[in-house]
Amino acid sequence: MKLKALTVIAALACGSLYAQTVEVKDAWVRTTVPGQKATGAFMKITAKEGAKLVAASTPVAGVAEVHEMKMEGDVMRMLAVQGGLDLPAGKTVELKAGGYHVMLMDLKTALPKDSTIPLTLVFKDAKGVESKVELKVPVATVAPGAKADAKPEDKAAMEAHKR
Ligand SMILES: [Cu+2]
Repeated sequence: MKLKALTVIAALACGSLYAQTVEVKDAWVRTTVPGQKATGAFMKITAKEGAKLVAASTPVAGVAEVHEMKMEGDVMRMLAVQGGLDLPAGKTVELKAGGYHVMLMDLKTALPKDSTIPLTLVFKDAKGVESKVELKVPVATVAPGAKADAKPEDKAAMEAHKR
């Protein structure tokens, strides 16, 4: 995955989804070109009672993992988050370029701008009970709501659904 400058994510509540006590907002996945094998998905997650993001999956990628990017000296490294991404109660955790993200690898298709992909997130609460959130995530070159790309069509594409 190519590293780009941090994208400013505007706090537009143009797509929100409630599944039990976990809320996912402003989800998007970065466009790819044919032949590109990996990309990242980004979003804001709030678990009202605390939870962990333990898994992700999508039919467009062979592998989906929760990753963290860290600077080690001058080198940006990505690591799979072990044991799930901690979502403290009531605190919004932002998955964004340069930080946490859902890494989609072994892509089976190119992801053109303005398409959407299904993405399933699996959360585990403090009691160990798992819940799934199904999203339809818009494919974009920049975060939805970022000024450079704020078009009405992008907002329409933000619609998420609950199963
Ligand atoms: Cu990654």
